[in-house]
Amino acid sequence: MQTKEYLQALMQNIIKKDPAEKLFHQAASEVLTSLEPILEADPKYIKYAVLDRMVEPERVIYFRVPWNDDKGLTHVNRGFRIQFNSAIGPFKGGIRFHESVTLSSLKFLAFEQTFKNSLTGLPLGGAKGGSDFDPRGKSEGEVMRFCQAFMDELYRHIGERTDVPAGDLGVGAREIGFMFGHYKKITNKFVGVFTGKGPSFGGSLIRPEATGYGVVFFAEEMLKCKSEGIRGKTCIISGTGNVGIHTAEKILQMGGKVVGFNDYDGAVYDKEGLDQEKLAFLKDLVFVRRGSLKEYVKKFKSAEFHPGKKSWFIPCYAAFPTACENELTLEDAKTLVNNGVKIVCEGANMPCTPEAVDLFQSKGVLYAPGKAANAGGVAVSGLEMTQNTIRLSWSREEVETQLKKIMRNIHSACVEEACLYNKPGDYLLGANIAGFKKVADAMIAQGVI
Ligand code: 2IT
Repeated sequence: MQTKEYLQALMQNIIKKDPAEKLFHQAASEVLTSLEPILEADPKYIKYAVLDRMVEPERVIYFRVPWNDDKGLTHVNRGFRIQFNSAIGPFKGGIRFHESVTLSSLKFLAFEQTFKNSLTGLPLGGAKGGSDFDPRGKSEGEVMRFCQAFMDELYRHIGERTDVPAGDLGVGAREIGFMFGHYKKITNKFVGVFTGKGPSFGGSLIRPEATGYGVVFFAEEMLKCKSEGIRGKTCIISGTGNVGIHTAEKILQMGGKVVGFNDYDGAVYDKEGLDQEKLAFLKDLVFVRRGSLKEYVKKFKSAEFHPGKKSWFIPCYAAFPTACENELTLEDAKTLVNNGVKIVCEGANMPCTPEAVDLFQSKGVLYAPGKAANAGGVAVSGLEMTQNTIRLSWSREEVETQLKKIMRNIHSACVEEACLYNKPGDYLLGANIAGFKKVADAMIAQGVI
């Protein structure tokens, strides 16, 4: 069978088996399309049915999570863990608590995670988990009881050599602390079964900053290829979570100018740009007070608030989507291109729709997919696992130096594969092929399992 037909049949089969899993179809289709040249070049991947196996999770765990609110009323949420691929290391990936969580969204995230983790060069398999529980608006006690109920089931499926979860949307240091504490209590073991822990109980320094910092290091590498850099460039960010804020922080440190960002309520356009004082205010607003960006414009008169908007209308050189999947549509991409955007670097997972990506690539905008650009988070998770194993903690400088090196290596791997297959500058193709190769070769070497 010709490669193209093989890929089409595989994609049709995926859709036929789970017709409702649109997000998973989107992620799978993007990867399958990119892999055509490598399948063509090396027949072993089709011969050993590597892709047929890769699109099927090794294991899916689906469970009930009952918990009591502060009034004593009982609620029920769904819990999931998708253990997608353990060919190159223990399952690894975040836990997401958000009302949008479904089996399909977690399957797409776990599938992406497999390629991302492979790109880091560390021995990490791919997984993702979560619940349709939303911590926003819940009391601390409610969040804690939910995390404990979630762990009452998940604990039996994870372990420091089996599956190591971390944070994602709705799961930060607080939730990880509660889940780690409960795991320790149930199993009577103090082991590195989570990453993103607090620094006093085995967490790595720089882990909270790692995804955002890594995104900016990656963008800098891309710009270097064009003899450019972040310094002096106008940047916009969507999302003011952990990734967005630390992306802003690193842009500032590297001399760039952040003029726009947004949260659920709307967008801030601050022509004068962020400075250290404004960033400190933003961090306190988001991380401590969990407040709205409306407060930012009350405090800083240089800024305008655009209710209900995302940042994409703001003219910029570099755009960093760091919120959630499909947050940047074709219409947004057109606006960005018309306003002269030169680089789009994804801090979130699959934030640009396929049509938006096509437009960027056809207009010569440098585009980096999340699985390459945002891999810094899981990379430092990998470094946290190493520190836990050797029972040592590395300094901030040590971890940041290693992070920078990993991001550079990912960038080079993408560039090399893209060149090898005659698509120079196609980071999507480069990332998919580089991520695929290592996992696929490991699967072949390990036999039919
Ligand atoms: O999307 C991601 O890479 C994460 N949520 C981080 C995963 C991890 O294990 O640190």
